[in-house]
Amino acid sequence: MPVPRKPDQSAPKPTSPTGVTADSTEPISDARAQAGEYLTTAQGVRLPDTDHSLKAGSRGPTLLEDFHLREKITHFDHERIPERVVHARGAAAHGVFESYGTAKSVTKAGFLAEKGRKTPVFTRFSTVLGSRGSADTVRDTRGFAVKFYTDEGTFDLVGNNIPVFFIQDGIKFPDVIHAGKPHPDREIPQAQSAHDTFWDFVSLHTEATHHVLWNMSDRGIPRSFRTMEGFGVHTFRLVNAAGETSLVKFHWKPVAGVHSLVWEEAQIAAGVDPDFHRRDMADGIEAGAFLEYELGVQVMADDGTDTFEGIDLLDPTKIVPEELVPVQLIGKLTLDRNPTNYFAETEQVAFHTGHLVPGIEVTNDPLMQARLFSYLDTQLTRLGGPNFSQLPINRPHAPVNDLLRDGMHQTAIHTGSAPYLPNSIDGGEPLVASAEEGGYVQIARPIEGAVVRANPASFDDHFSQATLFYRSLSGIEQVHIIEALTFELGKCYEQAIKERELQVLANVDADLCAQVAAGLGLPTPEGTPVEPAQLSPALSQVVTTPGPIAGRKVGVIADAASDLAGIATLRKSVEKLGATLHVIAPVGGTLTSGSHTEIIERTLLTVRSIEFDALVVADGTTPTGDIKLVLLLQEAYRHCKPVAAWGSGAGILQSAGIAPDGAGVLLADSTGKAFTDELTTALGLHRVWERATLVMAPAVPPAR
Ligand code: HDE
Repeated sequence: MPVPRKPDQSAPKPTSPTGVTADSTEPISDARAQAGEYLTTAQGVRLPDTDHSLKAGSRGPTLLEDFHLREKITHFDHERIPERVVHARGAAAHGVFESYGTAKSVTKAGFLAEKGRKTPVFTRFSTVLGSRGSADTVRDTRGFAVKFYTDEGTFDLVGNNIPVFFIQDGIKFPDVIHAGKPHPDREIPQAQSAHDTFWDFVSLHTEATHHVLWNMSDRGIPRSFRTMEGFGVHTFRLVNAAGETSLVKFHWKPVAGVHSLVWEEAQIAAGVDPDFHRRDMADGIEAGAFLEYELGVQVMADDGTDTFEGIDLLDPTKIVPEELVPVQLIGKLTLDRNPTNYFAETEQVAFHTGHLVPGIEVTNDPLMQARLFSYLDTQLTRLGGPNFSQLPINRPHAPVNDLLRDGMHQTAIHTGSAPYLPNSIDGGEPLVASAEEGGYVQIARPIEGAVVRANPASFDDHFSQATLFYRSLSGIEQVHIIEALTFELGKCYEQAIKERELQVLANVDADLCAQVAAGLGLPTPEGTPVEPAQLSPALSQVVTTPGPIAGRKVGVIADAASDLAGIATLRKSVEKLGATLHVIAPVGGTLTSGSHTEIIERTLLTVRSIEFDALVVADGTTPTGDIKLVLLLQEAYRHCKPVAAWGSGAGILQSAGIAPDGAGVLLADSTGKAFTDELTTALGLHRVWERATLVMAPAVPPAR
């Protein structure tokens, strides 16, 4: 349950123009513009009443002279700013990044190079297509944007949870987004790719195929932000203190493992709890179950070819398999503090791929190059002018002396009379810095070539890595892709689009194509898939050894007759591992027995299975045959979650049609160690996939 909030509308502390210092993790929310005990106008005049407008008599018309009414309504009328054109739906958290120091050999960036250095961060997760009020659990790519407030300036790593992109050249971005967004005539459908214009575009623009497969895989419906990987996508160029360069790909590895929802859960959540992901993050942080990720790099030689073993490193539709270049871990991100104000922080944060610090540079990737323009430009509209970096959330923690002046929403009161260089009036200051003094001096990379609108020939390979991705997954993950493609194409109206996409799939994998075609009731076209030289098991997210369970939720079904002492033991065991336990009962209130009291957090009317990673029925619980309980248990079972019971609770499982010897059905006499160990192991494995073949198998047998 969320911690009750403290009322607080007052008492700001003064703040410096550049916010807090880099070594401090203190909130920068002291820029609150509110102080004093009394309600006032924006001019500080105390108000006697904010419930009634000023009228000519209690039944008379409202007077124009009511400055309080006009100020209140005018401000309200302008409370919204344009939402982001993409990634509008997002949620964020503050945290800290601690360097392992292992990246010192490849970069001089202090926040990565120095072991133990802690840097404050702000991380925003998002969906891409939906508008700000859309659901969290839609099938989509997720944004994973991290702002590092380093003492050498701000570095933004604006990545996604999928390592490749739909397009190779930024000039196609408006096209792919226009195709994915709702149809322009009726503005339908919201926040999803299951419609004609999306599939029209990607079936024609086949460089999207690899990313499409990732979106259709379980990666498109993450379980939570804490169980998502993150990727910088592009190849970056790192520079070390000796001026040597390397090419790298950034990876975020979630400590909690990589896990997803199943499609039915994602759909239920979109209706029952559209805030599913943001709630999970905010509640988790409040409960002390922080989100943790390790930052890693794949390092490739900067030998002038911008390729690695035939993989074009400038092509953002390609990965470098981890089996070829292992991910080396260089630091840890912990998200441990919720924003104080959604608008001021999560909505107004402005990420930019051009926010770089010495030691981190760009490459010629044509997608990356276009982004370097877009992110600054978009803030001018979204945040109303060029001074958005003065907003508290965007303020660098390094000292700023930029000679940028005036403009809309200027909040600084600059001093000095010579905002130009060179000057003599201000003693020639501020000074420019050499590389040795920390100046951002680009590595002198040679560039030459004819002016052309063209891609290198290697960019023409649109399918080989889509095949590599598909073939590297486990059978159940392949089934999910087949189901997702069949669903999405099944939602299209134009026959020609479905047929064209089947032709694309034929070039990825014959079996995949045949199964989707069977589901659509269409003929299977022939293709020419390229057999991968080597598979990449690292691409699969099915785990065979149990991972950590911090942040997971166990629901316990109980009532006044249940074994509360048993619940208390179970709670202790799961909480020790960072998970939480929540009691579900037929009606609200508290359960008491002897010295034990349990607060009922959900009733059978307010609960839905999607909230929990496992359900347990307590001994003693009265079997009522309530259909809501049957649905709750059956849903959890169908979604391949562990279901358990101790004592007489087993009978309730059985009456919901769950066989005691079913896979992932855990039964015991008490909540002793053996039972809790078994439960935490099952939770650590995330799902009981053995069950999937019984309840989720497609009409045609899976590929492998
Ligand atoms: Fe973005 N993208 N993008 N993008 N992007 C934006 O910037 C854009 C791309 C990503 O939480 C916008 O401030 C272009 C790749 C994230 O605030 C905008 C191109 C990747 C976020 C923009 C790309 C991303 C954005 C919208 C093709 C993964 C959310 C509002 C050249 C590596 C950041 C804003 C947040 C946001 C443009 C491609 C990730 C319009 C033109 C590739 C995570 O500037």
